[in-house]
Amino acid sequence: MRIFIILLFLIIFSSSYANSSTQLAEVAIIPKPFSVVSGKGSFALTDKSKICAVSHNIEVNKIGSLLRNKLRPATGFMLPLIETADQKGTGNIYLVLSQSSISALGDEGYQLTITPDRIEVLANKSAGLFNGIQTLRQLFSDKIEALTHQSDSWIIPAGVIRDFPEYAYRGFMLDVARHFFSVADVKHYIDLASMYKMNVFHIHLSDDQGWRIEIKKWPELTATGSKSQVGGGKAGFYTQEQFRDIVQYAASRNITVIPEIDLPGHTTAMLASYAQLNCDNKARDLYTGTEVGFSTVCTSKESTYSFIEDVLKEISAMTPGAYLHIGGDESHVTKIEDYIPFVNRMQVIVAKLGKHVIGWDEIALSDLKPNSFVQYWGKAENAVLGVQKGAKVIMSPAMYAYLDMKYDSLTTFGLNWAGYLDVQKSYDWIPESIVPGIKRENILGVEAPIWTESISTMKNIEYMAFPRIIGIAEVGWCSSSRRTWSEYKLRLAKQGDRLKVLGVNYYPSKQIAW
Ligand code: TNX
Repeated sequence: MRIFIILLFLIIFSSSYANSSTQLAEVAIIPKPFSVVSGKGSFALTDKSKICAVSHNIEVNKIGSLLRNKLRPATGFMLPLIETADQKGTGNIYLVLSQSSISALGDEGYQLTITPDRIEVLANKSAGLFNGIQTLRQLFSDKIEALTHQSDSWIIPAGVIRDFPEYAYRGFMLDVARHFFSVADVKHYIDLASMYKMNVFHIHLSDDQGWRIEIKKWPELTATGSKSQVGGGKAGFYTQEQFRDIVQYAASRNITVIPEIDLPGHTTAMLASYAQLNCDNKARDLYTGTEVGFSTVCTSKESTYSFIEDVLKEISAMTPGAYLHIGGDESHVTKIEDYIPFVNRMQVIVAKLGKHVIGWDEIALSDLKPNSFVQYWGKAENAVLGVQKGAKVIMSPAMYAYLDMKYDSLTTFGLNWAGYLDVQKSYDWIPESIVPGIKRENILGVEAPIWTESISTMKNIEYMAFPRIIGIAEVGWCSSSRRTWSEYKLRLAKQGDRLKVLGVNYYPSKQIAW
């Protein structure tokens, strides 16, 4: 009997000890926060907890309801969202927007304070609050991501997290031209990327194989140009209403949409839709193959420019972000003496629309305007030329950041022209030391593109993107001096179960002890 009582004591003692021994600083968070200081005790979310928007502000309310919608299904708690100036209650989550808080937090940073009594997320801007609640999600057990009620306790160790990003631009790109993806798929991908604080969604809307966005003034672009994709099959396009819906969905997750119309090459779908875009006035056939570099719009016709201006005007009106991506890559059949003035004119058109140009690294050959950005993907000398001309660079080196590259020779889809890209390689690179001549101050940020010549379903996008996109999110968020692969891989291992609860079809790389 005595032994039984001792055992019972031991069990009770050790389980409560296990709980209180989990320190905040030991919780695996990705991307790695700037600083985490453990406190005493822990906070428990209960059926009495409320989400309190302390600042009287519509943005704060929106973030509050986003948080509530995330926490409700698994906990089964109501978590009412209330507006209040009073922060005295216990058991609640307070969202506080305060310009005068901590200047080091900048536009996207936050401070998350957890005590046994309450949680406070404090930020200068709503973007910071959004990032703060993404961290908060990761502090709860993995089951918090479930869409059905889970019996678990929702306890978080106390402490303070102060966090802000290294790079202002942390992007991911989806090619919806080679294969079309539905609005629901696109939103799903945006939602997953936003968990890791990515803040730019670059959508590749046109290519040889398809045109994916409704343009009211030039309806054949979709009537004809949207009807193809790689290998044939049912393709499609987004109506303007659907596109605005995507933009808004992304915005509510602190993500700016950057639309890309690839020019002057990668344009067969346009050239099939309108004969006059061709120098010989003959419409091209729709294209379902995977070659690149064989098409160009006619750069010597004035009408080409007014056409493009019409298109970019409608797209610009649908996207509140500051950038339009004009492609510019692999225009192998546009003579260089035509290519340079063409890209120069694109910059004039885009400036007229009040936006800045982003283009693939080849656009560095043109006369770059101040505030044009060069996206480095293949040719380092182009990117360096861009820097010499005063442009900032977005780092998307294909050999580290192209999520359509196969993991290894066994990956059944994807490409390998830039080599195999395993999980370690996609994490273990430093944006500011990859190209001699491109320094920290020349870099706007990083972007992980996914091209879809060989990828046609969202499950396969998930497989290629996860877990590599998580690592690239950290490359963009966390300065290189504060991160190492050996430490990161332990944190990544703990994301596996979370991704499982979310139903994400991630690649279970052997480099990670899941
Ligand atoms: C190169 S990256 C391309 C794309 C292809 C991709 C495949 C770039 C600017 N151009 O057209 O889809 O490789 O990985």
